[in-house]
Amino acid sequence: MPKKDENSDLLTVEEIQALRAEISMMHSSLATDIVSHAPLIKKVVDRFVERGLTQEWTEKLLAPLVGSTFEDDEAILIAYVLEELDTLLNVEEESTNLKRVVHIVVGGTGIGKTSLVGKLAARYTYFLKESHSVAFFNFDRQKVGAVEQLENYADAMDIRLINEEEFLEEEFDIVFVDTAGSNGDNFEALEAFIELIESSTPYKIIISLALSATSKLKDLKLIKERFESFPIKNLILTKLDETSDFSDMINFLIRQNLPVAYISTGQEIPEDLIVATKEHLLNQFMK
Ligand SMILES: Nc1nc2c(ncn2[C@@H]2O[C@H](COP(=O)(O)OP(=O)(O)OP(=O)(O)O)[C@@H](O)[C@H]2O)c(=O)[nH]1
Ligand SMILES: [Mg+2]
Repeated sequence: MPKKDENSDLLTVEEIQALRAEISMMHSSLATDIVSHAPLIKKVVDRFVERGLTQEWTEKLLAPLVGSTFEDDEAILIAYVLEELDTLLNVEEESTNLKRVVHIVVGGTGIGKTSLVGKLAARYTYFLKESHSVAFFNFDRQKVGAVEQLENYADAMDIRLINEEEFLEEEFDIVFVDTAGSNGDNFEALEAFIELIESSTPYKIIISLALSATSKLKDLKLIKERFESFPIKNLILTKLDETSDFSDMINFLIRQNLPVAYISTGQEIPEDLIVATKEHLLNQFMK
């Protein structure tokens, strides 16, 4: 038990945090204890833990059902967990009829940002009910070959790749901006670019954080923290086709508040991109 600050009646932030952790631990062991008395609930907990949910989370969720009328109904217990996951997941409806938007995709290296920019630009130009005037802008100033990759997409899709001057002088419905993968120590240039757009153009900025489904929970949290200084609007998940284990991503998603906007399911541009739905995310987890 943390000691109270002797010079004050109030608890310090650290003391409150320590108390919270202690209470949470007591709740956890209590939940474990309660669940151990209900064999079917224990079985359902084990099933979801096998799928990758944490024991603590699942036990705390189901412990209140011990002694209830649902205690012996496996289907209802499973549905209860799925319903809770469904409630905690957050997806975003696709925005259409956009005018003067700069859509910037950020994220770690090699996780599919440039591919996403290509897929999204094609989608907004050709595949939606309302067509948009779209351009690419490259902010990937580090990687050798970054411009070529975007140039290839621009050629293949007949979408313009514009420079800074054209960006400031012409009008587009959406300019999709590709950025360099970053581990977070090199944000000044991007921050200055965002400031320039906000101060001297009528464009509204949307920033999406791309995250790979192949990343571990710890890394997903770390990446999100690193980009916290940007006003991230939504998440785009990539490489869902590359892993059969979606548990780290689900554990990450239910513990944070940003909505998922799109899901990338393969290397094909522009086909392998879908609007995120809770059903798709849950199916991927239960697969
Ligand atoms: N399987 C699979 N591969 C993908 C997906 N998205 C992108 N890729 C592949 O991942 C590799 C990297 O993709 P890029 O779009 O260049 O990734 P990036 O984030 O722009 O990379 P950097 O600019 O180097 O940081 C390429 O081989 C893509 O074809 C996906 O959803 N599934
Ligand atoms: Mg790239």
